[in-house]
Amino acid sequence: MAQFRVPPIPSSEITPESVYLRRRQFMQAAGLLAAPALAGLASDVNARPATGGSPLEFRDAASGPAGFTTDEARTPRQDVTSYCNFYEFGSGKDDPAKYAHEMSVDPWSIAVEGEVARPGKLTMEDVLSRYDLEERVYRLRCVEAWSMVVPWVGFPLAALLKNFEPTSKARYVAFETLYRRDEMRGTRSFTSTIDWPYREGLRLDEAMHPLTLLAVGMYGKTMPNQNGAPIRLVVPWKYGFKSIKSVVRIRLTEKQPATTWQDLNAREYGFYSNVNPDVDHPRWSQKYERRLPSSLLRPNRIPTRLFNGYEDQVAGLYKGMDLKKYF
Ligand SMILES: Nc1nc2c(c(=O)[nH]1)N[C@H]1C(S)=C(S)[C@@H](COP(=O)(O)O)O[C@H]1N2
Ligand SMILES: [Mo]
Repeated sequence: MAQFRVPPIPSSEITPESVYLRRRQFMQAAGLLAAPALAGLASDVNARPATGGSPLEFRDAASGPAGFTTDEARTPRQDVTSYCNFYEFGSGKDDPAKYAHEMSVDPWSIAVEGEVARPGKLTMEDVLSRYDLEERVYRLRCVEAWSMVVPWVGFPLAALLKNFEPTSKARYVAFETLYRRDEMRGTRSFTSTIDWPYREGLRLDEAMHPLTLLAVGMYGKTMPNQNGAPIRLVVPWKYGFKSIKSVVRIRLTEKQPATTWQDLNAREYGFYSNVNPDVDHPRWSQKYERRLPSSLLRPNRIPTRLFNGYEDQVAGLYKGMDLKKYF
């Protein structure tokens, strides 16, 4: 797995200059290169996994390997930030844009635990100084049959998992979103049937796949709260609900973890939830999708593709599996 090697030299010496600068700019924009933050980083080495303080090697061009970035038209940022699913803030598409600012995202840390040799915590400062960021333009296909094209800024989840050294027992990865009732009005709603916190999960090989991102921004800026600030998962070949927002816990497990939508209705939402035009939702077809921006007059309806168009990259993960049974 040379691909995930931790190099002994600083990333500034192995990263293409333009990318390195972009990362510095991004960190600056996020307020992470301010003097107090730097001082904090310098004194906080014990909080990091013991695999060393240097960031992972930047592996390819800024857009990742071939086929990893689409040249389809990007959905306007305005649509992506105003038409959201984030049930912690309500079930309406415009609720997250209205109420997600009530969530405090600084300070933030992610606990990594379970079947790993080196459990621990990462602050956002750790995350941004350790991992080299790249832009990936991905399609995102919601199970409700709308879709969009988003330029994410992030890094492969695999890079983070490697640092914590999954044990030989680790077969799945479970994720949890922040749960703070006083900052999340959707979690206080009497009509919500979700058992908070919001939970998701992947098989370990899906989690290690180079398409699977932890995103800290989009459209070249830090992540808006309604889209899952300060850090969220992006799994582009699965229905959008797998791409869990505002992650605070990552747990490696031996057994398949419980997930929010499967818990709510296992007949309608499977653990895998790979985008598949041939497996309809019990209440609607999955053959087509509305590509945002979409309106009654211009629905912008397009055919849905197997694995959301990432078949070349991910079909190998499911060889021999019945995709209708494991939907
Ligand atoms: N914690 C949390 N994560 C979540 C959700 C949610 O309600 N809570 N909604 C999911 C769904 S259904 C979709 S389609 C995507 C939407 O991401 P976006 O709003 O950034 O487009 O987030 C997913 N992640
Ligand atoms: Mo969704």
